[in-house]
Amino acid sequence: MAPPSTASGYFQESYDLRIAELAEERAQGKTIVGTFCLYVPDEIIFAAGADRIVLCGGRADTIAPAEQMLPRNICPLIKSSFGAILDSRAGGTASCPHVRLVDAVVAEATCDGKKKMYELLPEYVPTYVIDLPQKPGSPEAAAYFLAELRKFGKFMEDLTGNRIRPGDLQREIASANETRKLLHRLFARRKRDPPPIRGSEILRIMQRQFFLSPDRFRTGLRQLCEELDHASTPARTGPRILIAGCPMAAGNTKVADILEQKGAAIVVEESCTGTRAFWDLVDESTDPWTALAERYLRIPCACMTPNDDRIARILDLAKEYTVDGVVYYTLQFCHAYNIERLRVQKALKKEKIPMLAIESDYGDADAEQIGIRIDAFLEMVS
Ligand code: BJ8
Repeated sequence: MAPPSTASGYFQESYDLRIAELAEERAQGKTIVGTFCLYVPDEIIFAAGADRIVLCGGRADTIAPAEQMLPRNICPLIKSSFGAILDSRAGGTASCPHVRLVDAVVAEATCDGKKKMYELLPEYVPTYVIDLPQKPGSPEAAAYFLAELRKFGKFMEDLTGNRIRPGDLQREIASANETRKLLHRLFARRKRDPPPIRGSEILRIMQRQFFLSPDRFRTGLRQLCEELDHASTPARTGPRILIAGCPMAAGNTKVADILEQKGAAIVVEESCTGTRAFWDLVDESTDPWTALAERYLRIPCACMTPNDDRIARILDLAKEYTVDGVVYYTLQFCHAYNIERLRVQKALKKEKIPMLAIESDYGDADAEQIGIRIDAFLEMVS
């Protein structure tokens, strides 16, 4: 079979091969863990000789099985993720193909809905929860998180039977930093006017980041950067938009797709499927455990309080990417991002940057209404 000639073909092929690759690794005795959040450092998992796959659900079809147990009024990402596990363990057909490949789940104490969902998981899959300080700026937070990461490292050692040596961790930190630098390179190209690539395409690539092996993901990124440097300039598109808010997990591209159908140019995302995933690097010149604790605590998630760094970052990105407006995206019933919206809105207003708030789920029932609101917003910022 001829190798794919485009980066998008390469990402697709890598994704298609990934399930077989993980099954093969497992057959060879490698441990595979599933994760749900950026606060779980991949570096520790890889340094223990395990592989990982992110299990955040973005699909609507796994919500129904979840709603048989969970309340309906919680965020769709939680329901979709839990539903995939339930369905998979029951041998159902709506299940995500990745769930049955994991030996354990590594969860994290972030929002209330996730924490309580994680308490149900051990019935279906071995589950380990990393605790997080809720006030990352407090003087005790870094030491506490460092202790949590060391405990997590011990858990991974016991799970895999491999020892994590400082050199293993340093190697994985360098590898993850290389990926982060490549993503910076890719996102820098989106500062051009017009941007050389659609935001929905970037979103699908960012979603794949959580499935592919780091090596294959980086190969795809390098190829894509090359392609963008040699591509002809696209015709001028509509207003430049920053999307800020909740992650759009694989399967969920609704709002990005509608924005582009309506003519917007999405140029950057402040989310866990955007800049939040890679913006800060890990310091390679110091003790690797401490460097990881410091870097991961800097992730500006709305589950943390106060979360001023997130507001500052949104303003910085809006200026750096010369945006005409911000679409603040919240998953339905995500209180953390929904309430934080008020502070973001105030800060943007002060800078005279228009903002549209959209709260949505994984269904299509509100697509038309979202389209009408986006039309009006784009007209206003044009
Ligand atoms: S670091 S955003 S991945 S916690 S959308 S489940 S917060 S109710 S996904 Fe998240 Fe880690 Fe933060 Fe990122 Fe809860 Fe909100 Fe649902 Fe969320």
